[in-house]
Amino acid sequence: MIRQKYSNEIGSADYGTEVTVAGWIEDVRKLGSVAFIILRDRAGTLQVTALKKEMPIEQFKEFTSATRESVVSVRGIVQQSAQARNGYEILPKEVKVLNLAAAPLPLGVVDKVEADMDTRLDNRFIDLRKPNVQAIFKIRSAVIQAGREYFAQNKFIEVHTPKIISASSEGGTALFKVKYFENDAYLAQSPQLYKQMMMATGLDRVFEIAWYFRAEEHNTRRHLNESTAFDIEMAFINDETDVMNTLEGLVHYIWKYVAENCQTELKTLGKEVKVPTLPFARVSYDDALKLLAERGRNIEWGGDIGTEDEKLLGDIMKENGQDFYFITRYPLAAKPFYAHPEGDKARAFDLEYCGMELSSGAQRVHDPKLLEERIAAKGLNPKDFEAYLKAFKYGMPPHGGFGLGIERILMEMLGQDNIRECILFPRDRTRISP
Ligand code: AMO
Repeated sequence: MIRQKYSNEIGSADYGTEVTVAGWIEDVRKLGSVAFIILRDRAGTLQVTALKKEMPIEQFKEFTSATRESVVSVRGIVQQSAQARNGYEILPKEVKVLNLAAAPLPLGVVDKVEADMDTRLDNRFIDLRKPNVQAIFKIRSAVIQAGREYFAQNKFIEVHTPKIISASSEGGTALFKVKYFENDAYLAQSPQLYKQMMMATGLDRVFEIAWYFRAEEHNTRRHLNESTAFDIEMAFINDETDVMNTLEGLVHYIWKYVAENCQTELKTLGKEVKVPTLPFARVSYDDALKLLAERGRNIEWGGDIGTEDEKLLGDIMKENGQDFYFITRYPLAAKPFYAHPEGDKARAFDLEYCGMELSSGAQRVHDPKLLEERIAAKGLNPKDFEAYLKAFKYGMPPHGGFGLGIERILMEMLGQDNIRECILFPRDRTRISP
């Protein structure tokens, strides 16, 4: 291999021994016959101290004149050094410049002045070389790892449902249409209909790390046109509280996992993760309206709790020490056709964090007749849902589930202002490249 060890894997046990390291040249400081090169790899940086007399002259020249961000591999002796950042330096015996970087760079990696978002996203591959940007994606990987662990412990089976679909699941307005041979098809807004159909199979508990495609035209700091989520569906539930218990357990597991396993990345970001206590508060929609009315915000029953009011409710809950809370039992009209009715309300909930929606879920309608009625009541045509409805006619248990946005988790957990920070290549109203 071109690399034997990462910068953080080298320690006092290696002093005096030979090691091969590799990475990007962050900085070169030349002082005549000696040069100090800062090499960066995934784990951090290390100092290479190149002495002209200790290595072939051609290599010394090539190495010390290489442009910033060029990729190199260095074989050399590890030596203790009080001056070097991590207590050691590498004295090279052999250096290979594997690829020279063009200059000037479109985006600096160690610049003090932060580039604007568009420049960063246009050059995302370099942006991602910054330790603080990389830390978000290392934590993202840990979040997904934690989710998978939690689901396995709770007997969920991972599934993958189609992303090219024939009918909407989350309302007709926000679909991307695609040409499917001689027909029209759509990109899936969520796995909703398929994960429900899984409940008719006897698999009982399924999860998917799902892609959502939503043609929402607004350009906000918390919406993407392509996003990811933990999506689950579980059968043989009593009502939506069984689903809420599973959701809060998952959130707790993820926060705890990150607090325990991502200290290095959290330090890089200057963030702390506070593990929440269970259970999370549960506020009915009706009570949420009362709490808001007490602060002078009057929402008519049935109305949407808009972004501003959602934020205010978040502040009120925080005053009571509740960062996480459920809003439960929404008006039926405010929830999709698949949410189970309870009078004029739905057995549906949202999970909020400080005024930001992280998840929504519900017990679903499992009676095929009622489901058809609910589809029609939403002004949709049951004929468009034939394949879905069929799964309800031959033995469908009571069931429910949720979708929990992965970028929203990261955004709130890591205090990021813009959701674009939490996905590698964001898709928004104006961006489809890179
Ligand atoms: P919903 O539409 O509320 O529910 O989505 C679930 C969660 O996914 C995240 N999310 C988004 N994140 C970023 N950009 C977007 N445009 C976006 N849209 C959604 C949010 C949200 O809470 N089928 C239901 C879930 C269910 O009932 O199982 C659904 O899709 O965090």
